Amino acid sequence: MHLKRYRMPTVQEALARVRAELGPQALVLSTRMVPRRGPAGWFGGREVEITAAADRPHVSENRPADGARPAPRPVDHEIVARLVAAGLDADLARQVLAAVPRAARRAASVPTLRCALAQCLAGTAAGGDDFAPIEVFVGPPGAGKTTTIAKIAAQERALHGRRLGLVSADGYRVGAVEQLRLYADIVGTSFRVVRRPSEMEQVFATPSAVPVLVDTAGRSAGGRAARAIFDLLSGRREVRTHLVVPAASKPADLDRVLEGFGQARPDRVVLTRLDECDSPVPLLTALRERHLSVSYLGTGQRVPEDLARATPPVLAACMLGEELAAAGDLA
Ligand SMILES: Nc1nc2c(ncn2[C@@H]2O[C@H](COP(=O)(O)OP(=O)(O)OP(=O)(O)O)[C@@H](O)[C@H]2O)c(=O)[nH]1
Ligand SMILES: [Mg+2]
Repeated sequence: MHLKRYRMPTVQEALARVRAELGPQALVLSTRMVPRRGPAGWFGGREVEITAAADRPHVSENRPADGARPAPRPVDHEIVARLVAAGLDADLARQVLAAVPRAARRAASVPTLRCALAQCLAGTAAGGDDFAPIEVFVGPPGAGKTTTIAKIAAQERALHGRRLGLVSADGYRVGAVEQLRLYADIVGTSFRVVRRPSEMEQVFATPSAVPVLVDTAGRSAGGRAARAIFDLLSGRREVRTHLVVPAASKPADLDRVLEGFGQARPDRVVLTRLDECDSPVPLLTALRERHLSVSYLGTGQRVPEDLARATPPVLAACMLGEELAAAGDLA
């Protein structure tokens, strides 16, 4: 078997090289984003690295050994190969192909594929939903819960002038309450601390005119009181619960986290640290298999810029490895 690694600025260029050198039957074994070589890499430049295999080095189709013109490579196969090279599983790649109009398949552009993929992700991308009266954020320690809440509150204020209420139910970690209080002060919104289930009951008893975002403790920091607050929140009609997980988590990590937070009954998933992740596709594939939908994507530490609502086009762009516009929602 002939094995070769290619580095190019885009997936398309890398695939074109693979096909030219190893032939149309070449198998793409892995695709990942890697730092570029040299100074461009030191300043954060990245490129695609594809590892591909073929039975033997390819004789170029332009110079066939027997002089016969080779059969044209089927366009459909090429589209599926491009999507699989971007990390999509073959099933989803075929669904995307089916969503591309036949007339647009020859030389299908990235926007065409993004649009078709977006149609297939309608059930996974929940970023277009309205707020529930109470939005709760749970997840492992350090996953990005408090930062995500701060970004949402600040974006809502900047875009719609609306001040969402903030509640900290994280009285366990030193400084946690102060962290959210500071963001509430900056955004100019109401802030409340809940340490006991009875105080959470008061939040329900005094309905707010605006949606309320509730921050919780990373689970390992939570004791009996934290579990009692989860019990109180879960299953209520006015509550929507988001599980916050880093995008680089492996599917096995996701299952552990889902088991650990089963009591909170999460309805949505927030993916954070996309900026630190080679590809979110494995985790997104695992979420699709588990019929979970994504609400937000955290793309960095900046508040409020580095957060995007996970709408179908945004999630599709993310799966195809396109740069998400910083603060796309703020534009
Ligand atoms: N690079 C990057 N860092 C992030 C992102 N979201 C959050 N962070 C950083 O991750 C660290 C932890 O974020 P927090 O929001 O405090 O995490 P948390 O889940 O509230 O943590 P606990 O309350 O301790 O459980 C902070 O330094 C954040 O700036 C992201 O999308 N990308
Ligand atoms: Mg926190």
